[in-house]
Order: sequence, then structure tokens, then C-alpha cells
Amino acid sequence: MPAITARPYDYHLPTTASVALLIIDMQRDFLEPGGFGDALGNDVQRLQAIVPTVQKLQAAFRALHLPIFQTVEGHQSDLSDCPPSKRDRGKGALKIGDRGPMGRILVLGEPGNGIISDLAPLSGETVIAKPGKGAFYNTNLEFLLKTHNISHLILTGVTTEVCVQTTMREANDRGYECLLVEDGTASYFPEFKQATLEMICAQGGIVGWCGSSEQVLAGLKQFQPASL
Ligand code: C5J
Repeated sequence: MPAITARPYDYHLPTTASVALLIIDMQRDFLEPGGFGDALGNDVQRLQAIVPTVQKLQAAFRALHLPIFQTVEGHQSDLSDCPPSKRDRGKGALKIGDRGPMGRILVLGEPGNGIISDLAPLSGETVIAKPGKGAFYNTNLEFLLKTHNISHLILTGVTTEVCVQTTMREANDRGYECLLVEDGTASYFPEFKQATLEMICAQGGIVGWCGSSEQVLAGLKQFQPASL
């Protein structure tokens, strides 16, 4: 059985056809100056650092013809899907829905809401707009995963302790076997990222597995496209 060397123990894959890459919220709002992350006073360079790693994983999944799902966090232009409990957070000058240098912050279709050009999806690859932190909340992600017979998710993206962790917990509750790529995820707070990795793998992998991109890529090499 193919396996990826990981923490707390090897991550087994039944067949490559059952595994998908999930890239969370690699959008301009979080990674570029002038976006939401920047407006909240964060150093966006920490997030930019993982782009080459996520690109490598994206290329490997494409080469094996394995599904890739990307998400973007965004709201309808009337903010009807953004409750005050979300909009009223933060002490920055700009809130969700306000106009910033890249258009309205975290609003679907605005320039800042787009996926960064380095990770732009190819035509036919799925991008899911999500109004919450978790990618399963108010989206059709679960339906799409079921349609593709996916049982295993390799997670990447930002931010580790907010949207990535929430999504991984939601996925685990729904029966998906999840591995978080340690160098394919980032936080504005390195200590929060490290704590999240530890929480996920603790207690025998209470939420799932953690592994490096090198380990994931080595594991994926055990498969031949012909076996799909
Ligand atoms: C945040 C996210 N941090 N994608 N979103 O608001 O983690």
C-alpha cells in the first residue's frame, strides 16, 4: 500500500485516485500588500514564503492527474453572508466590504479576492468560494469530494491556525483522512503555526497527519499515472 512518511506515523493511501490536494485561500487579500491581512497589521511576507512549495505540490498533482481544489474566502457584495460576528472583528482601518487598494476587501470577484497569479488554477480546476473559515461551511465542497470519490486530503494554504486548521477539523469530522503539509502552510504568527501542527498530530494524530512537502512528493512518486 503506498504511504507517505509523516507524523505521528505513516499516512497510507488506498489508491492515488482517492486523494486530492486542497489549497486554502492563497488569495491576494491575504498574501499581497494592501489586502485584508495587511490591513489587520500583519506581515504578508511570511505567507508569500510558502508559494514555491505549494506550486511544486500543485505541479505534482497536475502531473498525476489528481484533483486539486482551491478555496477563496469571500462574501457576496451585499455582505448578506458576512455576519457582524465576523465583520466587526479587527482593529484595522479597513473592514470586510470596505474599499481598499485591491477593491472591496474579501468580496467575491474583487481583484484582491483572486488567487495569486503564481497559483492560478487551470481551466477545469475547481475554485470554491467560502464565506467562513472552514471550507465545508456553506459550500459544496463535500458534494464535490463525494462526486470524485475522494477519501484523503492533502492540505496546504493559509492561515494555518485559522482557515486551514478549521477546514482540517471539519474534514476529519466528515470522515476524510487529512495530512497537513508543514512547509506548505503559513501563518502571520509562526508560533501559532507550530502550535497548530503539534495539536493536529498529538494524541496519535487526533485531527490527522503532518508531513513535509518532500515527504509528500516522495510518497506520490510511488504512483504511476498509468495506475489511475
Ligand atoms: C483569515 C484565513 N485568517 N484564510 N482567513 O481570516 O485564514
